[in-house]
Amino acid sequence: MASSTPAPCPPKGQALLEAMRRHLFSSQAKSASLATTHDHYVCLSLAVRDILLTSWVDTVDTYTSQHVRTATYMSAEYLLGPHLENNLVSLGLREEARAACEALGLTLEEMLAEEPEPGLGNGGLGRLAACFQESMATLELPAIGYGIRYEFGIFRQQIGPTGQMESTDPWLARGNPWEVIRPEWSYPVVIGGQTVIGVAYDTPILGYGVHTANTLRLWSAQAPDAFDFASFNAGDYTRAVLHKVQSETLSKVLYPNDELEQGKRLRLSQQIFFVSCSLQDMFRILGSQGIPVTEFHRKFAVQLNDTHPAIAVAELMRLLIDEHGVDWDTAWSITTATISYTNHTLLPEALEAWGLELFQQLLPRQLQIIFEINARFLRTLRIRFPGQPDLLERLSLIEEGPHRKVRMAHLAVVGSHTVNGVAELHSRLLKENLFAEFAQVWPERFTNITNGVTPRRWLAVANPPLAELLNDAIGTDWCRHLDQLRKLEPLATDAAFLERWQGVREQAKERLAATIRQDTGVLVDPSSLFDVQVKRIHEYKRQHMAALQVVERYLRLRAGEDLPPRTVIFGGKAAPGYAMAKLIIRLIVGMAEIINIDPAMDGRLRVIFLPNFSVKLGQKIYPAVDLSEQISTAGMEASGTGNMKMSLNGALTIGTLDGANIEIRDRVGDDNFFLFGHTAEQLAAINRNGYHPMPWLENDALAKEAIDLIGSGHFSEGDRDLFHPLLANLCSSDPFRVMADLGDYRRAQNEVDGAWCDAGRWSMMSVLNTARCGFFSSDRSIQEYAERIWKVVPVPVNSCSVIPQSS
Ligand code: GPV
Repeated sequence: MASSTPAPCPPKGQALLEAMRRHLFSSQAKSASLATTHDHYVCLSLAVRDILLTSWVDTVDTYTSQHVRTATYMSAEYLLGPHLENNLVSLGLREEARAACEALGLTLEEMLAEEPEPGLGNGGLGRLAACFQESMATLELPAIGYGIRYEFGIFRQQIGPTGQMESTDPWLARGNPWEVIRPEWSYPVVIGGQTVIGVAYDTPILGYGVHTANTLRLWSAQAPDAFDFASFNAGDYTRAVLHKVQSETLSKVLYPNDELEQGKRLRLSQQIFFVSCSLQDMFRILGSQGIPVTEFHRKFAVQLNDTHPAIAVAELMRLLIDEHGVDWDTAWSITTATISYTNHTLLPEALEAWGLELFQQLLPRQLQIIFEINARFLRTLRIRFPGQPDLLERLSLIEEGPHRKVRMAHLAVVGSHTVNGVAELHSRLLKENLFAEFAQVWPERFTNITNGVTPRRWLAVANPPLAELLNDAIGTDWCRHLDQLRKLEPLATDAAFLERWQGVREQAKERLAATIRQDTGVLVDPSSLFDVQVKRIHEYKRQHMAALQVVERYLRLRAGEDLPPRTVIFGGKAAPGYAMAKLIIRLIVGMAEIINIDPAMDGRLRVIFLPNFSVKLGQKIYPAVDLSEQISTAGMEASGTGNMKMSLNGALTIGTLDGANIEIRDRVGDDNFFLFGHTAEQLAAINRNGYHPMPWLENDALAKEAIDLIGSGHFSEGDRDLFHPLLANLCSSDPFRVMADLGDYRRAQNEVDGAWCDAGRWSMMSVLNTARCGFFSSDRSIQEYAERIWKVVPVPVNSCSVIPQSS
């Protein structure tokens, strides 16, 4: 791949093959005649692991001996996706691995298909954490990722006639060749008076074309003793294992809610569990390097990925004061010099606030510390803003009322030196709305760092034909320096290049068509326009608006209008308790059932709901997207990152002025982006005057017809009640302003149809999207975090650094 990647050489393929054979015997304990495909997958993974171990061990040695300043990323979620292919690409060994597999009568694709993906996250937030880990390693930044080793990740989704069905995700059932247990690094955490032990499981995160392999350290919960021998001896076996079972429940399963706080005891327990283990681990590292605890903030920068780890503010104070004998003021300086906080949403239902009673029960000492932090904070406010008790109440860490609560976002803001949003608009709205008064108190504390995605997984791994075309056209540097994609611009009008570009896109679409056929049984035409919306199902993301648009298209086609053939593809999980989101899936599935068997729609319209959207599936989808649907209500999508993955792979966006869409449009140019909808400001103005959807709907005959058709039971086997909650909501309060944007959305979709008919121009626009998206590399985001927030600098790792330098 890139020039800096170790040059591929045949001996490495040979070495891989030999290592695979050896592992079949020594790790899987089998002869070739009994080996399953999965055995071979494990052997290939272990063979790759053997190679990357050198980097991993050297990296730890380098960091340890040089006492490097280290960024630690705390996140309740890491949506990693499969490791094998990513590691092969980082090591420059993909073709060698292919050859080794073939020598054994296997294919690399079979091996890759065997890997269960660690789905330790819900959506964008967890996937961002994964992209960030990879970029930190690629930029050679000393970093540790801390999180939870959930035994069951995000549920698996199946689609039946009644919509979404969930089942558990036993991703560890057949073992995990990518992790190493570290029983010697385990820590006690007291929750509700009971002690739980967190045990470290480490996974290497390889940088691309460098020798850095950082560590992702995930905590697994264990009971302090397997048995309560007193109960056991007394004959009460159930009681003897009760605490064990209860303790281990802590890291059992990922909460499947995206942007929704439910206030559950287990969730708060998970948060303190992984945060406390991680901080204790940092103290252990500090101690092992002979650094005094009062230097904590010089050794570590701690980034909070949303408020899920915000309890770190109180826990770091507790550890400094109670365990390490530091006085309050010093402890507070250390804490606020260490911690920084990223906010990922403005949605009120996502803002964590824990009931005081629950907090008191589970974490009495931490609550005491929070009260003391609050008392001191309010005291300084009272002096600065005399006679403004309302201001104090609004900024307090405690929400007053009949059910008093701890506001975790306020704790995070007060305990951090820097607070950032994840796209320009989002960061501005944070300062103007959610944290407006905090921004008056500490204006310098708030900043923006726009999200990014890793070009390794989302281009090199996901789209090898495009990667190869880029290598031929502009050299191999793009993979480490994504800005290099700029060099494509002059080629956007080069006929020979455009033909190759088209060829690459067709390949990706054919590959996705095969997946669609396999997963849904539906045949789609790869030459039709692939119109794609994949992301968590949420009303603010407005999948129902896209669905209405499809019904309108169906009506227009039935009325004899001539529209270019489209395949509309949806994918995404709904939180199991989110009834409206599940109903939206049900609607899409119902539409697909009718439309895909209607002879009048043949060759004109197909509707697909791809089940179980995941990182793996995303790798197949993103390269095949012609039209990227980014249609959230303006002001509600903090950033979005799927928008970046699609544009980077050459999709054109139809979108609102929301999140990072704005910055994508600024860069790709307004001629190469289909804009529609009200702005956040316009919506705010509409809201002030009192919004009602009816006036919008009354002037819109087509929308009415579409809604009536859905209401008639056309897509629900005659059931007129099924979609009533959805339709009634749209026609009464319409909280996500679907009706206000629907007409303009249709106008923009008509423009898309027109543009698609000029294939040459579409290709040019596609190239320009890729060419101008280099900014959206997570390398750029991480560079900004490192320079502006963490003050962490690259520390290159030399290969075979057997004798590390000591400082
Ligand atoms: I808070 N996000 C998410 O996926 N889950 C959450 O619980 C929360 C935020 C997302 C935002 O919705 C996206 O706009 C954003 O791109 C992503 O976080 C990463 O910042």
